[in-house]
Amino acid sequence: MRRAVCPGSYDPATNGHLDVIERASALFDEVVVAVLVNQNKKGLFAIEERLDLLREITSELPNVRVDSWQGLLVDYCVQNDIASIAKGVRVVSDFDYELQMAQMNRRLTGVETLFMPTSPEYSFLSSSLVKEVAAHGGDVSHLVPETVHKRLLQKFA
Ligand code: COD
Repeated sequence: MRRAVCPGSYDPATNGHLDVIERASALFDEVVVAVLVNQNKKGLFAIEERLDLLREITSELPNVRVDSWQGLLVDYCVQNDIASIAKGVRVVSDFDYELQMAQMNRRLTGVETLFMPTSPEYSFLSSSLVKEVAAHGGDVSHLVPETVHKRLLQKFA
């Protein structure tokens, strides 16, 4: 079975994330969307909240499941027999960091990383910017799935 993981912080998931997950699900037999910890980011949503939101927005994709992991991504891949990491890249600055992680992950266990260029309409979109705009009362309804939008409104009410 061809299996891939789409790892991320997903704090919270955006339409850009969902686009990458949908495209990966068309390429692999099974896709695991895994919430991991990025040490450089301070979280807004609890891990359980992120998982709930991801489960909801991927419920129409039969070969996608959602999971979380504390620790190295490569260890998750080994334990779950996953040979590929599927990631979206937006801009050149994304690529610098992503390339380093891909090379490190390959060196550690041989797991390959496949990059998908972002759909142009999502190239500016990040969870961080969505949170910043929403925190100041800006309209992000067209940037995130409806269920995520509702949860953001509750957070910043
Ligand atoms: N369009 C396309 N792709 C997008 C978009 C968009 N609009 N927004 C985000 N993405 C992509 C990102 O480029 C990324 O590939 C993925 O979606 C997830 O994005 P985020 O922002 O939710 O998650 P990150 O970048 O914070 O996730 C980093 C990880 C948590 C995956 C990383 O830190 C990690 O693997 N941590 C575990 C510990 C580990 O193994 N560390 C060693 C790494 S070598």
